[in-house]
Amino acid sequence: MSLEADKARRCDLRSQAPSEPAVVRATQFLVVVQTEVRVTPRPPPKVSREAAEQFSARGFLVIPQLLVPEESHWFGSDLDSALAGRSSHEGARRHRGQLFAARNLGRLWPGLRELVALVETRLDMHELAGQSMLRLSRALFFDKPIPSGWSLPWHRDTNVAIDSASTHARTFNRAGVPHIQAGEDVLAQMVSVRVHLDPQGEDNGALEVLAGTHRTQEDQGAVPQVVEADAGSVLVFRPLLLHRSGSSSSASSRRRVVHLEYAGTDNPGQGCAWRTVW
Ligand SMILES: O=C(O)CCC(=O)C(=O)O
Repeated sequence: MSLEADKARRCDLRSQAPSEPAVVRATQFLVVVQTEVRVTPRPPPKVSREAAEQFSARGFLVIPQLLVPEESHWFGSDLDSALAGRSSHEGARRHRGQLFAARNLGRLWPGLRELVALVETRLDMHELAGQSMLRLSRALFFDKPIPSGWSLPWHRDTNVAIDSASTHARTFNRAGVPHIQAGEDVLAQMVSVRVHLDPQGEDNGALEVLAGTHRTQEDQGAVPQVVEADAGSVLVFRPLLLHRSGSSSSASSRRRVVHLEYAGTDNPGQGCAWRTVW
């Protein structure tokens, strides 16, 4: 299936498989002092060969407990406050007054720096992905508020943010930021990291994935998996992996996610450079 075809595709596949086993454990803690967070720098826990092999074969991996509960709570509250007064021009998206997504997160939320530092300290993405160069290229926020009807069909993530000075022929604007649809060579080198600030389950619209589809245009035989995960866990995945998410029927749990994209190439396409998140 081509990338173009993916965008328009609608599937009705139901989840059947359980979530991923725990393979990597975080061993460090962040000290939360009222409005200040301090990361204790330590070398990241070693990524096991099994974890790297799973990530390579399936295109995704869940890492439990990267944040301790106090940290998820602190980052969630800080993020809520930072986004509360933000407009659609700045990148905040609302439906009937409820915020459900935000772009340009690095500009809207100062706390993102601490969160990124923490993730990069605790997760050795280079080892996991087998890539020496990875740089943060985009930061987004997604929520499924209570109630929330939004859902997304199966797709691959193909849009990337680029520098404003770009001379690329085919750019389009998203909340004031130029984007392009990147080529498969660029996308195959990217890594996305979703930090779960709330529990993720079938009831509140967790992400679903089709394992192995980052490597092939075919999806026959792949069984959809709901990425069920606790708050404080992280989903690492390749943006070419087919994924979707359903609406939330939960009356009790939001579904906040900080979505970080890391680029693994020098530039995103001809005539353009990667955008700086900050
Ligand atoms: O957070 C979600 O449910 C899906 C987000 C997503 O896949 C996208 O925006 O491309």
